[in-house]
Amino acid sequence: MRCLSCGASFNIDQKLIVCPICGGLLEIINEFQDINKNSLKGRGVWRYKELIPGNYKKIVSLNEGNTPLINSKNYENLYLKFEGLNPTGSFKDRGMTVAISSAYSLGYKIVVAASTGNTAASASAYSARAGLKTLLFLPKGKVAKGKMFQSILHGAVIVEVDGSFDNAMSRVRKLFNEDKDIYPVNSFNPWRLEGQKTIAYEIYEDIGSPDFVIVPTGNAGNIYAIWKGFKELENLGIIDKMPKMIAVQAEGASPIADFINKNQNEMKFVENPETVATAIRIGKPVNYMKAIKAIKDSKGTALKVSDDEILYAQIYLAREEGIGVEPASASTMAAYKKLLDNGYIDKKDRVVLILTGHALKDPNIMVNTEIHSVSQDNIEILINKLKI
Ligand code: AN7
Repeated sequence: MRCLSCGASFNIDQKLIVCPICGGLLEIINEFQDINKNSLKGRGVWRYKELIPGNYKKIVSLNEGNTPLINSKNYENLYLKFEGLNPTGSFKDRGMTVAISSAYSLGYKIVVAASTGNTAASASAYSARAGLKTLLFLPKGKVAKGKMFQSILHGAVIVEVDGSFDNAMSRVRKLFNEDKDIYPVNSFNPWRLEGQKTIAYEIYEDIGSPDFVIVPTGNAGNIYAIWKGFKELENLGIIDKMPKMIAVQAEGASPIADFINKNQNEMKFVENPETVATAIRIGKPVNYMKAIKAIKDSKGTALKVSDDEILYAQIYLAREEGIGVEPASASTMAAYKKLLDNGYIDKKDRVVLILTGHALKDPNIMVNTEIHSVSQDNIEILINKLKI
Protein backbone atom coordinates (compact mmCIF):
# COMPACT_ATOMS: atom_id res chain seq x y z
CA MET A 1 0.00 0.00 0.00
CA ARG A 2 1.37 3.43 -0.90
CA CYS A 3 0.44 6.91 0.29
CA LEU A 4 -0.40 9.34 -2.49
CA SER A 5 0.56 12.31 -0.27
CA CYS A 6 3.86 11.39 1.42
CA GLY A 7 4.88 8.42 -0.72
CA ALA A 8 5.38 6.04 2.24
CA SER A 9 4.84 2.33 1.48
CA PHE A 10 3.44 -0.36 3.73
CA ASN A 11 2.94 -4.10 3.49
CA ILE A 12 -0.63 -4.81 2.56
CA ASP A 13 -2.76 -4.65 5.70
CA GLN A 14 -6.53 -4.90 5.71
CA LYS A 15 -6.68 -2.71 8.82
CA LEU A 16 -5.09 0.26 7.05
CA ILE A 17 -7.51 2.82 5.64
CA VAL A 18 -5.45 6.02 5.50
CA CYS A 19 -1.71 6.58 5.72
CA PRO A 20 -0.61 5.95 9.33
CA ILE A 21 2.13 8.59 8.93
CA CYS A 22 0.39 11.58 7.33
CA GLY A 23 -3.29 10.61 7.05
CA GLY A 24 -3.14 10.75 3.24
CA LEU A 25 -4.95 8.55 0.71
CA LEU A 26 -3.61 5.02 0.36
CA GLU A 27 -3.42 3.11 -2.89
CA ILE A 28 -3.60 -0.67 -2.86
CA ILE A 29 -0.96 -1.82 -5.32
CA ASN A 30 -1.63 -5.35 -6.49
CA GLU A 31 1.23 -7.03 -8.27
CA PHE A 32 -0.68 -9.87 -9.87
CA GLN A 33 1.59 -12.09 -11.96
CA ASP A 34 -1.08 -14.20 -13.51
CA ILE A 35 -4.72 -15.06 -13.19
CA ASN A 36 -6.04 -18.58 -13.03
CA LYS A 37 -8.98 -18.50 -15.47
CA ASN A 38 -10.56 -21.44 -13.59
CA SER A 39 -10.89 -19.17 -10.55
CA LEU A 40 -13.44 -17.05 -12.44
CA LYS A 41 -16.56 -18.64 -11.00
CA GLY A 42 -20.09 -17.31 -10.67
CA ARG A 43 -21.13 -13.80 -11.57
CA GLY A 44 -20.73 -10.34 -10.11
CA VAL A 45 -18.04 -8.81 -7.89
CA TRP A 46 -16.81 -12.05 -6.26
CA ARG A 47 -16.32 -13.77 -9.60
CA TYR A 48 -13.01 -11.87 -9.47
CA LYS A 49 -12.06 -12.84 -5.91
CA GLU A 50 -8.56 -13.82 -6.99
CA LEU A 51 -8.04 -10.13 -7.87
CA ILE A 52 -9.58 -8.76 -4.66
CA PRO A 53 -7.01 -8.68 -1.82
CA GLY A 54 -7.89 -9.24 1.84
CA ASN A 55 -8.91 -12.11 4.10
CA TYR A 56 -12.62 -12.53 4.62
CA LYS A 57 -14.17 -14.67 7.37
CA LYS A 58 -17.47 -14.20 5.66
CA ILE A 59 -18.40 -12.59 2.37
CA VAL A 60 -21.39 -10.30 2.87
CA SER A 61 -22.99 -10.29 -0.55
CA LEU A 62 -26.35 -9.53 -2.16
CA ASN A 63 -25.21 -10.70 -5.61
CA GLU A 64 -24.01 -7.24 -6.60
CA GLY A 65 -22.38 -6.54 -9.97
CA ASN A 66 -23.05 -8.51 -13.15
CA THR A 67 -24.88 -5.48 -14.56
CA PRO A 68 -25.82 -5.37 -18.24
CA LEU A 69 -23.78 -3.48 -20.82
CA ILE A 70 -26.51 -2.27 -23.14
CA ASN A 71 -25.70 -1.22 -26.69
CA SER A 72 -27.30 2.13 -27.52
CA LYS A 73 -30.13 2.03 -30.02
CA ASN A 74 -29.10 5.23 -31.78
CA TYR A 75 -25.30 5.29 -31.45
CA GLU A 76 -23.67 2.15 -32.81
CA ASN A 77 -20.47 2.31 -30.74
CA LEU A 78 -21.99 3.53 -27.51
CA TYR A 79 -22.48 1.15 -24.56
CA LEU A 80 -24.47 1.83 -21.41
CA LYS A 81 -23.26 0.09 -18.23
CA PHE A 82 -26.45 0.09 -16.18
CA GLU A 83 -25.25 0.11 -12.56
CA GLY A 84 -28.74 1.07 -11.45
CA LEU A 85 -29.52 -2.66 -11.51
CA ASN A 86 -27.40 -3.40 -8.44
CA PRO A 87 -29.20 -4.64 -5.28
CA THR A 88 -29.73 -1.16 -3.79
CA GLY A 89 -29.85 0.57 -7.17
CA SER A 90 -26.32 1.96 -7.51
CA PHE A 91 -22.69 0.99 -8.17
CA LYS A 92 -21.91 1.60 -4.49
CA ASP A 93 -22.95 -2.00 -3.77
CA ARG A 94 -19.81 -3.28 -5.51
CA GLY A 95 -17.61 -1.46 -3.04
CA MET A 96 -19.87 -2.04 -0.09
CA THR A 97 -19.75 -5.84 -0.35
CA VAL A 98 -15.96 -5.62 0.09
CA ALA A 99 -15.99 -2.89 2.77
CA ILE A 100 -18.67 -4.57 4.87
CA SER A 101 -17.08 -8.02 4.48
CA SER A 102 -13.85 -6.40 5.71
CA ALA A 103 -15.55 -4.64 8.62
CA TYR A 104 -17.19 -7.91 9.66
CA SER A 105 -13.97 -9.90 9.32
CA LEU A 106 -12.00 -7.36 11.37
CA GLY A 107 -14.59 -7.56 14.14
CA TYR A 108 -16.19 -4.11 13.86
CA LYS A 109 -19.76 -3.68 15.09
CA ILE A 110 -20.54 -0.20 13.74
CA VAL A 111 -19.89 1.41 10.34
CA VAL A 112 -20.13 5.10 9.49
CA ALA A 113 -20.59 7.04 6.24
CA ALA A 114 -21.27 10.54 4.99
CA SER A 115 -23.34 10.50 1.86
CA THR A 116 -25.25 12.31 -0.84
CA GLY A 117 -27.53 9.26 -0.58
CA ASN A 118 -26.38 6.19 -2.48
CA THR A 119 -23.49 5.25 -0.20
CA ALA A 120 -25.93 5.61 2.70
CA ALA A 121 -28.51 3.29 1.13
CA SER A 122 -25.88 0.72 0.23
CA ALA A 123 -24.10 0.80 3.60
CA SER A 124 -27.43 0.45 5.40
CA ALA A 125 -28.44 -2.64 3.42
CA TYR A 126 -25.08 -4.43 3.57
CA SER A 127 -24.50 -3.77 7.24
CA ALA A 128 -28.04 -4.96 7.99
CA ARG A 129 -27.16 -8.16 6.19
CA ALA A 130 -23.96 -8.49 8.23
CA GLY A 131 -25.68 -7.73 11.54
CA LEU A 132 -23.74 -4.48 12.01
CA LYS A 133 -25.05 -1.03 12.92
CA THR A 134 -24.91 1.93 10.54
CA LEU A 135 -24.35 5.58 11.47
CA LEU A 136 -24.96 8.10 8.69
CA PHE A 137 -24.09 11.79 8.38
CA LEU A 138 -26.31 13.26 5.67
CA PRO A 139 -26.58 16.83 4.37
CA LYS A 140 -29.86 18.09 5.80
CA GLY A 141 -32.65 18.36 3.21
CA LYS A 142 -30.31 17.48 0.34
CA VAL A 143 -30.66 13.73 -0.04
CA ALA A 144 -33.05 12.43 -2.73
CA LYS A 145 -36.24 10.82 -1.44
CA GLY A 146 -35.60 7.26 -2.66
CA LYS A 147 -32.18 7.13 -1.02
CA MET A 148 -33.42 8.59 2.26
CA PHE A 149 -36.21 6.02 2.27
CA GLN A 150 -33.77 3.14 1.76
CA SER A 151 -31.52 4.26 4.62
CA ILE A 152 -34.50 4.53 6.98
CA LEU A 153 -35.94 1.22 5.76
CA HIS A 154 -32.71 -0.68 6.41
CA GLY A 155 -32.52 0.76 9.91
CA ALA A 156 -29.61 3.20 9.86
CA VAL A 157 -29.13 5.82 12.57
CA ILE A 158 -29.21 9.14 10.72
CA VAL A 159 -27.65 12.45 11.72
CA GLU A 160 -28.63 15.36 9.48
CA VAL A 161 -25.83 17.89 9.14
CA ASP A 162 -26.26 21.57 8.19
CA GLY A 163 -24.56 22.57 4.95
CA SER A 164 -23.36 20.36 2.13
CA PHE A 165 -22.07 16.80 1.80
CA ASP A 166 -18.58 18.16 2.46
CA ASN A 167 -19.60 19.21 5.98
CA ALA A 168 -21.02 15.72 6.58
CA MET A 169 -17.77 14.19 5.33
CA SER A 170 -15.69 16.23 7.75
CA ARG A 171 -17.80 14.80 10.59
CA VAL A 172 -16.89 11.30 9.44
CA ARG A 173 -13.18 12.18 9.21
CA LYS A 174 -13.29 13.62 12.73
CA LEU A 175 -15.07 10.58 14.17
CA PHE A 176 -12.65 8.26 12.35
CA ASN A 177 -9.69 10.07 13.97
CA GLU A 178 -11.24 9.99 17.41
CA ASP A 179 -12.95 6.60 17.64
CA LYS A 180 -11.15 3.55 16.32
CA ASP A 181 -14.12 1.25 16.99
CA ILE A 182 -16.13 2.63 14.09
CA TYR A 183 -15.35 1.54 10.54
CA PRO A 184 -15.67 4.16 7.76
CA VAL A 185 -17.16 2.97 4.46
CA ASN A 186 -16.69 6.15 2.40
CA SER A 187 -14.50 5.89 -0.65
CA PHE A 188 -11.39 7.27 1.08
CA ASN A 189 -11.39 3.68 2.34
CA PRO A 190 -9.35 2.06 -0.45
CA TRP A 191 -10.83 -1.40 0.16
CA ARG A 192 -14.16 -0.22 -1.19
CA LEU A 193 -12.57 0.65 -4.51
CA GLU A 194 -11.27 -2.93 -4.83
CA GLY A 195 -14.92 -3.91 -5.30
CA GLN A 196 -15.78 -1.05 -7.63
CA LYS A 197 -12.88 -1.87 -9.97
CA THR A 198 -14.83 -4.95 -11.09
CA ILE A 199 -16.86 -2.62 -13.36
CA ALA A 200 -13.75 -2.61 -15.58
CA TYR A 201 -13.42 -6.40 -15.50
CA GLU A 202 -17.05 -6.84 -16.55
CA ILE A 203 -16.73 -4.32 -19.40
CA TYR A 204 -13.62 -6.18 -20.56
CA GLU A 205 -15.41 -9.53 -20.50
CA ASP A 206 -18.25 -8.03 -22.59
CA ILE A 207 -16.43 -5.90 -25.20
CA GLY A 208 -12.70 -5.82 -24.43
CA SER A 209 -11.04 -2.46 -23.76
CA PRO A 210 -13.11 0.48 -25.09
CA ASP A 211 -11.67 3.77 -26.33
CA PHE A 212 -13.33 5.95 -23.69
CA VAL A 213 -15.11 5.44 -20.37
CA ILE A 214 -17.22 8.37 -19.12
CA VAL A 215 -17.84 8.48 -15.36
CA PRO A 216 -20.01 10.89 -13.30
CA THR A 217 -17.59 12.25 -10.74
CA GLY A 218 -18.30 13.47 -7.23
CA ASN A 219 -15.89 12.21 -4.60
CA ALA A 220 -13.96 10.73 -7.49
CA GLY A 221 -13.46 7.24 -6.12
CA ASN A 222 -15.25 5.45 -8.92
CA ILE A 223 -13.31 6.88 -11.85
CA TYR A 224 -10.08 5.81 -10.13
CA ALA A 225 -11.49 2.36 -9.31
CA ILE A 226 -12.50 1.73 -12.94
CA TRP A 227 -9.13 2.98 -14.18
CA LYS A 228 -7.42 0.69 -11.64
CA GLY A 229 -9.40 -2.29 -12.90
CA PHE A 230 -8.26 -1.68 -16.47
CA LYS A 231 -4.68 -0.94 -15.31
CA GLU A 232 -4.53 -4.31 -13.55
CA LEU A 233 -5.73 -6.00 -16.76
CA GLU A 234 -3.00 -4.15 -18.65
CA ASN A 235 -0.36 -5.20 -16.11
CA LEU A 236 -1.54 -8.79 -16.44
CA GLY A 237 -1.05 -8.55 -20.21
CA ILE A 238 -4.76 -9.14 -20.82
CA ILE A 239 -5.33 -5.79 -22.58
CA ASP A 240 -2.75 -3.78 -24.49
CA LYS A 241 -4.54 -0.44 -24.59
CA MET A 242 -6.03 1.56 -21.73
CA PRO A 243 -9.36 3.34 -22.25
CA LYS A 244 -9.19 7.10 -21.77
CA MET A 245 -10.99 8.01 -18.57
CA ILE A 246 -13.34 11.00 -18.75
CA ALA A 247 -14.73 12.62 -15.59
CA VAL A 248 -18.00 14.50 -15.95
CA GLN A 249 -19.17 16.95 -13.32
CA ALA A 250 -22.13 19.29 -12.97
CA GLU A 251 -21.46 22.99 -13.57
CA GLY A 252 -22.19 23.94 -9.96
CA ALA A 253 -19.88 21.28 -8.52
CA SER A 254 -16.92 20.97 -10.86
CA PRO A 255 -13.58 21.37 -9.05
CA ILE A 256 -11.96 18.50 -10.98
CA ALA A 257 -13.16 19.65 -14.42
CA ASP A 258 -11.91 23.17 -13.65
CA PHE A 259 -8.57 21.89 -12.39
CA ILE A 260 -8.00 19.93 -15.60
CA ASN A 261 -9.28 22.54 -18.05
CA LYS A 262 -7.93 25.71 -16.48
CA ASN A 263 -4.49 24.20 -15.79
CA GLN A 264 -4.68 25.17 -12.14
CA ASN A 265 -1.68 24.44 -9.92
CA GLU A 266 -3.88 23.60 -6.98
CA MET A 267 -7.44 22.39 -6.93
CA LYS A 268 -9.97 25.08 -6.01
CA PHE A 269 -12.69 23.45 -3.96
CA VAL A 270 -16.28 24.65 -4.34
CA GLU A 271 -17.74 26.04 -1.11
CA ASN A 272 -21.46 25.77 -1.87
CA PRO A 273 -21.91 23.12 -4.58
CA GLU A 274 -25.27 23.22 -6.34
CA THR A 275 -26.82 21.02 -9.05
CA VAL A 276 -29.95 19.00 -9.78
CA ALA A 277 -27.68 15.95 -9.84
CA THR A 278 -27.81 15.61 -6.05
CA ALA A 279 -25.55 12.52 -6.02
CA ILE A 280 -22.59 14.55 -7.29
CA ARG A 281 -23.31 17.79 -5.39
CA ILE A 282 -19.80 17.64 -3.91
CA GLY A 283 -17.34 20.54 -3.69
CA LYS A 284 -14.34 18.86 -2.04
CA PRO A 285 -13.77 15.46 -3.63
CA VAL A 286 -11.87 13.37 -1.09
CA ASN A 287 -10.30 11.24 -3.81
CA TYR A 288 -9.31 14.07 -6.15
CA MET A 289 -5.65 13.00 -6.22
CA LYS A 290 -6.69 9.53 -7.34
CA ALA A 291 -9.00 10.93 -10.03
CA ILE A 292 -6.27 13.18 -11.44
CA LYS A 293 -3.95 10.18 -11.56
CA ALA A 294 -6.54 8.13 -13.48
CA ILE A 295 -7.30 10.94 -15.94
CA LYS A 296 -3.65 11.85 -16.58
CA ASP A 297 -2.33 8.29 -16.79
CA SER A 298 -5.01 7.30 -19.30
CA LYS A 299 -4.66 10.58 -21.27
CA GLY A 300 -8.32 11.31 -20.66
CA THR A 301 -10.03 14.53 -19.71
CA ALA A 302 -12.72 16.11 -17.54
CA LEU A 303 -15.64 18.34 -18.45
CA LYS A 304 -18.70 19.91 -16.95
CA VAL A 305 -22.30 19.88 -18.14
CA SER A 306 -25.21 22.13 -17.16
CA ASP A 307 -28.29 21.07 -15.20
CA ASP A 308 -30.41 21.57 -18.36
CA GLU A 309 -28.11 19.29 -20.34
CA ILE A 310 -28.32 16.70 -17.56
CA LEU A 311 -32.13 16.71 -17.46
CA TYR A 312 -32.36 16.61 -21.25
CA ALA A 313 -30.00 13.62 -21.30
CA GLN A 314 -32.02 11.89 -18.56
CA ILE A 315 -35.12 12.22 -20.72
CA TYR A 316 -33.22 11.04 -23.80
CA LEU A 317 -32.05 7.88 -22.01
CA ALA A 318 -35.54 7.21 -20.66
CA ARG A 319 -37.58 7.93 -23.78
CA GLU A 320 -35.22 6.80 -26.54
CA GLU A 321 -33.13 4.07 -24.93
CA GLY A 322 -35.72 2.93 -22.37
CA ILE A 323 -33.25 3.25 -19.49
CA GLY A 324 -34.27 5.13 -16.35
CA VAL A 325 -31.35 6.70 -14.49
CA GLU A 326 -30.95 9.37 -11.87
CA PRO A 327 -29.69 12.83 -12.97
CA ALA A 328 -26.06 12.25 -11.88
CA SER A 329 -25.84 9.24 -14.18
CA ALA A 330 -27.43 11.12 -17.08
CA SER A 331 -24.53 13.58 -16.94
CA THR A 332 -22.51 10.96 -18.86
CA MET A 333 -24.94 11.06 -21.81
CA ALA A 334 -24.81 14.86 -21.79
CA ALA A 335 -21.01 14.61 -21.83
CA TYR A 336 -21.02 12.11 -24.70
CA LYS A 337 -23.15 14.45 -26.83
CA LYS A 338 -20.91 17.41 -25.98
CA LEU A 339 -17.73 15.52 -26.84
CA LEU A 340 -19.19 14.25 -30.14
CA ASP A 341 -20.17 17.83 -31.00
CA ASN A 342 -16.75 19.29 -30.26
CA GLY A 343 -14.93 16.44 -32.01
CA TYR A 344 -13.07 15.07 -28.98
CA ILE A 345 -14.90 11.78 -29.52
CA ASP A 346 -15.66 10.31 -32.94
CA LYS A 347 -18.79 8.29 -33.69
CA LYS A 348 -16.50 5.35 -34.50
CA ASP A 349 -14.91 5.36 -31.05
CA ARG A 350 -16.16 2.73 -28.66
CA VAL A 351 -17.46 4.53 -25.61
CA VAL A 352 -18.91 3.24 -22.32
CA LEU A 353 -21.11 5.43 -20.11
CA ILE A 354 -21.27 4.41 -16.44
CA LEU A 355 -24.94 4.82 -15.52
CA THR A 356 -24.33 4.80 -11.80
CA GLY A 357 -27.81 4.98 -10.26
CA HIS A 358 -31.42 4.01 -10.90
CA ALA A 359 -34.13 6.56 -11.82
CA LEU A 360 -36.28 5.61 -8.79
CA LYS A 361 -33.60 7.01 -6.49
CA ASP A 362 -34.25 10.63 -7.29
CA PRO A 363 -37.76 11.30 -8.61
CA ASN A 364 -38.30 14.79 -7.16
CA ILE A 365 -37.44 17.09 -10.02
CA MET A 366 -39.50 15.37 -12.65
CA VAL A 367 -42.53 14.61 -10.52
CA ASN A 368 -42.58 18.19 -9.27
CA THR A 369 -42.02 20.02 -12.53
CA GLU A 370 -43.08 17.98 -15.56
CA ILE A 371 -46.59 18.30 -16.90
CA HIS A 372 -47.30 14.58 -16.75
CA SER A 373 -51.02 14.14 -16.68
CA VAL A 374 -54.15 15.53 -18.36
CA SER A 375 -57.52 16.11 -16.80
CA GLN A 376 -60.22 13.47 -17.30
CA ASP A 377 -62.28 15.87 -19.44
CA ASN A 378 -59.62 15.88 -22.14
CA ILE A 379 -59.21 12.14 -22.55
CA GLU A 380 -60.92 11.91 -25.91
CA ILE A 381 -58.86 14.70 -27.39
CA LEU A 382 -55.69 13.07 -26.03
CA ILE A 383 -56.49 9.66 -27.49
CA ASN A 384 -57.22 11.18 -30.86
CA LYS A 385 -53.82 12.88 -30.69
CA LEU A 386 -52.07 9.57 -29.87
CA LYS A 387 -53.68 7.93 -32.90
CA ILE A 388 -52.23 10.43 -35.37
C1 AN7 B 1 -25.37 7.92 -8.76
O1 AN7 B 1 -23.47 8.35 -2.11
O2 AN7 B 1 -20.83 10.32 -3.06
O3 AN7 B 1 -17.09 10.09 -7.90
O4 AN7 B 1 -22.30 9.71 -0.90
O5 AN7 B 1 -24.38 8.31 -6.15
O6 AN7 B 1 -17.05 7.86 -6.77
O7 AN7 B 1 -18.08 9.83 -5.65
C2 AN7 B 1 -22.37 9.25 -4.47
C3 AN7 B 1 -21.71 9.39 -5.64
C4 AN7 B 1 -21.96 9.10 -9.31
C5 AN7 B 1 -20.06 9.80 -7.93
N1 AN7 B 1 -23.20 8.66 -9.50
O8 AN7 B 1 -19.16 8.78 -7.60
C6 AN7 B 1 -22.58 9.19 -1.99
C7 AN7 B 1 -21.83 9.64 -3.18
C8 AN7 B 1 -24.02 8.39 -8.46
C9 AN7 B 1 -23.56 8.59 -7.15
C10 AN7 B 1 -21.46 9.31 -8.03
C11 AN7 B 1 -22.26 9.08 -6.94
P1 AN7 B 1 -17.77 9.15 -6.94
